[in-house]
Amino acid sequence: MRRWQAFLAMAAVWAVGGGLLAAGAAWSAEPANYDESKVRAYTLPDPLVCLDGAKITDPKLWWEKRRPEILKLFEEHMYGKSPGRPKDMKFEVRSVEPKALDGLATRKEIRVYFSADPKGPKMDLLLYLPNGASRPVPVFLGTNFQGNHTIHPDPGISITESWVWNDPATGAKNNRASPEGRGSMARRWPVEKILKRGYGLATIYYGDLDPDYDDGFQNGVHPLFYRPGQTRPEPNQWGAIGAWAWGLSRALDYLETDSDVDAKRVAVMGHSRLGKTALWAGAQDQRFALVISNNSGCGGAALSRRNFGETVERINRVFPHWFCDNFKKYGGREDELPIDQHMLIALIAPRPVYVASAQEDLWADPRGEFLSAKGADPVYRLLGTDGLAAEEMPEVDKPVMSRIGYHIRRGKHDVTDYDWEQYLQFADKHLRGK
Ligand code: GTR
Repeated sequence: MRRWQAFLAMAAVWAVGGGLLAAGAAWSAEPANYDESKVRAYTLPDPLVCLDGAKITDPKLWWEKRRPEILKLFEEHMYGKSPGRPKDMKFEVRSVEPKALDGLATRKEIRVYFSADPKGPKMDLLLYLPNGASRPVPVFLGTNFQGNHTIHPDPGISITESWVWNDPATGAKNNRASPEGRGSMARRWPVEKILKRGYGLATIYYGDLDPDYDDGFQNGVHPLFYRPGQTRPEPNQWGAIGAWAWGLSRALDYLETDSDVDAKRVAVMGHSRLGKTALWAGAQDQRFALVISNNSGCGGAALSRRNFGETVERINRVFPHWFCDNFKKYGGREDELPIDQHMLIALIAPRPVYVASAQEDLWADPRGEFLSAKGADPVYRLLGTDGLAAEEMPEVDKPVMSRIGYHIRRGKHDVTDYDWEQYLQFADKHLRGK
């Protein structure tokens, strides 16, 4: 690692570990615009007008013409195209504990091998199922930042063997996890609360798919899909976010085979860079019944055209591995993008989607997140559901629970119990009846 990369890696650890990144606090060295009056004028592309000018006036045209077009634009210009399900993928249920968490849950650990080679890339899925609820159960599925063992102190969770961030908070050294890290991120995962509400919880560690640093895509799942002679993804092929989102779809592939899980009621959830990931997973894979973006910001729910907080130029410079190379053209030229993030949310329509912001998380541009959710509204309405039932940004701590849900809560960039309480209510409303 070069020195600046080491600095950025450290900063990223603060961001993911301590939740310290608020209003660019960890980035004070770099100026960003936090002044609403300095947001430049912009015009969003209309999700209901095709590139050839055709207007989408009925659902059929949306499904047949505009939706595939928008999906392709996101692949080509932003996240890159991902491969499908690998033909030799295998699931190995490695453990089942029917009396986990003092009998509250059944815990399963499943290893997903992406190729016939057991030494090849693989990921570990952790699944808790509520013992009190009748099965099959709906499930929340999310990626985690530091290993499955960090989401709960449960000593039965295997410690990740993958590359991890060095972080005193998780006891990880030399990029290896340690038992000290057990439960170190538990405050972001109210496992018991979720289970008691009748939902299962499934999680994967994002580093199993692709370690979160720029190595030219030599580690992680990318090389598995190189054609002979290829050494890195093409400018329109998947980056790291693409790989993490792909992992969520592979987790869902497994969940579809597990008769304890109602795979038609899986909510995909993620925070920050993993909120961007959840949105992209939900946009591509229509099997996800509900999608939750927690403080996903730039490259997630926030509109790219507003120069507020993190920008396209900055995100591509600091995290060159997150998006496809084509996206790098758009730093400072967001107006030339044929898409903006309201269209990412529109790809999820008419499935319920929840966008959550935090008041002090100006770096992620809460207003830009709201406006993007609102910008998807016409597509939801065209498809016959309500959209976002708010004309203006709601007050702090006043969630809106329409088909597009939104809240801005007090506090910093983080996932809190308050956030989860809203997600559970939103899921009760939109998944329970199904
Ligand atoms: C920041 C990055 C954000 C957000 C965040 C995180 O450094 O600028 O886009 O993704 O990291 O994932 O914690």
